[in-house]
Amino acid sequence: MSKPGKFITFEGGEGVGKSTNIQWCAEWLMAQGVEVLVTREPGGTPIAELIRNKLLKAHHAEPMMPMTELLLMFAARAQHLQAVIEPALQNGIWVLCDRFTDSTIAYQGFGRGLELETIDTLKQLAQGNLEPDCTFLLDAPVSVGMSRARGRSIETGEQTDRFETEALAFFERVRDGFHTLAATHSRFVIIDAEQPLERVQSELAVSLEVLRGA
Ligand code: Z5A
Repeated sequence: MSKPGKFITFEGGEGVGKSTNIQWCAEWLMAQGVEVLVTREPGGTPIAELIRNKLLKAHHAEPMMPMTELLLMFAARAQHLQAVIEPALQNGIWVLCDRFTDSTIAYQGFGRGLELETIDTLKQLAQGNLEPDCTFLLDAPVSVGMSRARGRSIETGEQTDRFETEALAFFERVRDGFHTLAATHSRFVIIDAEQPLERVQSELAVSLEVLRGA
């Protein structure tokens, strides 16, 4: 597939600032005259948002099995890629996506313990050779992200989701997963998300500038 638009993903644990900074990056790019689409996973289309609702809903009467969770992540992704991401990229639009397949490797692979080869097989089926041009890993200790996310939930009155009920050890494995991915893929830019927002955003701007010139 030819790919005139850039595909940028934002990854990291909960509460590290993905939603805040994806919006900031979109505004920064639009101010430079770049056409931008902000989207998220799981979700990003009406069908994929329905799947998201099933995946995140905290209190199913029966526990969701890890393989079910994995397949639903990729079902949502297949829909999102074909209906939204690929057409936008073809039209020269920059796609900024809050989480993508690296989250599947970190959460379902490292977190839940599903085999990485199985995930890779599904990844090939759903996305072929499409990879992000750049992945920002917003990295902070799990306790920092959790306390920020809790603070935001209290402010907005939002409900706890199914992932947020996991133990600390799960989120530590997820963070290790992101570190492993970042160490082995050159598209990653690691940003220290414990820094004040202005510092985080000035680092993002440096990378966006490079991508604009690429
Ligand atoms: N998941 C999966 O398992 N497998 C997959 O393949 C995919 C996803 C795609 C989706 O959650 C869940 O799905 C996710 C993984 C799983 N579950 N978990 N955990 P999500 O992406 O919708 O939500 P989240 O990951 O839990 O993110 P979040 O809680 O929405 O957080 P965030 O977007 O990273 O952070 P934020 O809302 O921008 O910031 C949180 C607060 O911190 C807010 O008040 C900010 O103003 C504040 N903040 C942000 N940055 C700073 C700095 N630098 N200083 C001070 N305060 C800050």
